[in-house]
Amino acid sequence: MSRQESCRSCGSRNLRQFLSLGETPLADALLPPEKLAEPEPAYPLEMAFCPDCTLVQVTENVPPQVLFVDNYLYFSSFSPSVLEHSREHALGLIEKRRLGPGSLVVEVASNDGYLLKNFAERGIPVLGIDPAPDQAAAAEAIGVPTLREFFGIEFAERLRAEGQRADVIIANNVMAHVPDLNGFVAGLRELVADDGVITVENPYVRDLIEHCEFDTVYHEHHCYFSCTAVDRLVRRHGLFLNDVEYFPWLHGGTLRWHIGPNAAQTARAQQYLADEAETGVTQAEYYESFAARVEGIRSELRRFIAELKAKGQRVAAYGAAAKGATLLNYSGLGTESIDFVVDRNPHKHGLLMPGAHIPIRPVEALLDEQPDVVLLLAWNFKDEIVRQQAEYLRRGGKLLLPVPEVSLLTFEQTRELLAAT
Ligand code: DWN
Repeated sequence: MSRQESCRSCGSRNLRQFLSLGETPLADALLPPEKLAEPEPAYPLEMAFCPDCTLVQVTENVPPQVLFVDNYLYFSSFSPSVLEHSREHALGLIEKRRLGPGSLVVEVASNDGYLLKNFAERGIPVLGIDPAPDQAAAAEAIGVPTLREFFGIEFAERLRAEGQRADVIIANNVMAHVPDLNGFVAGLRELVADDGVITVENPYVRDLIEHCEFDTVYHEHHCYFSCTAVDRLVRRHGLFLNDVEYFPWLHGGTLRWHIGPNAAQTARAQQYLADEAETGVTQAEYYESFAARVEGIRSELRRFIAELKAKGQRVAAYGAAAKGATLLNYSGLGTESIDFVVDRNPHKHGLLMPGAHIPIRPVEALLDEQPDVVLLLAWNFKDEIVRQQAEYLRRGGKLLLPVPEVSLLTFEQTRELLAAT
């Protein structure tokens, strides 16, 4: 671990800390039960704002090898909505960029091939880049060639020296994860063709603040981007923010930035930049009240669950998500309150949540045990999970949503959503 004293983007030493979530274990470091007796590393989890380039970032650096290689369990293919979103993105790029057998599409953090498979199936050459061995093996098993590497300027220079230039580079949920942000963006410039495009997706810092999504803060998320921060970052590397798309339903609010070597910028992108200046996203004051609001959610969630327990109700949780680890550890919720967590990813079954040490079980446990209330740790997939767990709800089960405010969701309240399916 090392402390980040200067801004990850512009190098400023004027970072202003505005939130501390205490010392917490790594959010994806799910624990095998046999390791319970061993010490569990925990590190400060704090957010800071850079007044010089507006980038929001955490103040600690965890070695990427620890975060993304040693037993990394996140597989992108466990969410049907993410798979459909990725497919639509791929088909849109194929049509708009007229991609074909002479093109090259590169994805950084390609995981299990969930996105690149949409190009490969249509005869378009692809190259995945992901250091996580199991995910890379899963990608290759479906015909997506994958280099087990961390992406950065050095690796991009090697690829270019081999004659590789990408017509499209896709980087979803990875630019926020890299400790060397400038090396990453310089690598994008090095590898993209002069008439190519780079699409970068990450959660939008404005949604994080306005919907109090503090649980999406964890050590692997080094940065939390606004359009202004992205615009200033990429310009430093001869790239330009060309366009912006918004997906409010994805991961609590996600932006897709279209970036390229040409300076064109759509009116939509200009509007995002203007709105951020007008609403104060680019100023330190915008973040000053966040900590108090986060404290408020923590207190209300603890009170709500204590009340359920006092009434003898059984509480479980859904989604062994990284955000779930932040929520549980910051809120001080463990096995005294929550009996088990369910998750569809079998790689997580039998393990324990980091810090909270709550056992992770298959989703079938909800019907087997019918707990009174399920804390929805993967709230970003609420609609998908409500549809999936309609029977649990029909039997009288309830979902407890932690953000943007603590609220209980009953079967009655989900009728409209379930009827729409
Ligand atoms: O950036 C990242 C975000 C995008 O995804 C990664 N660093 C890590 C990950 O964060 P997370 O673990 O908080 O993300 P998810 O995708 O919100 O986690 C959802 C969890 O819920 C996964 O373990 C899969 C599981 N799940 C499930 O059990 N049933 C997901 C869906 C959609 C379901 O129906």
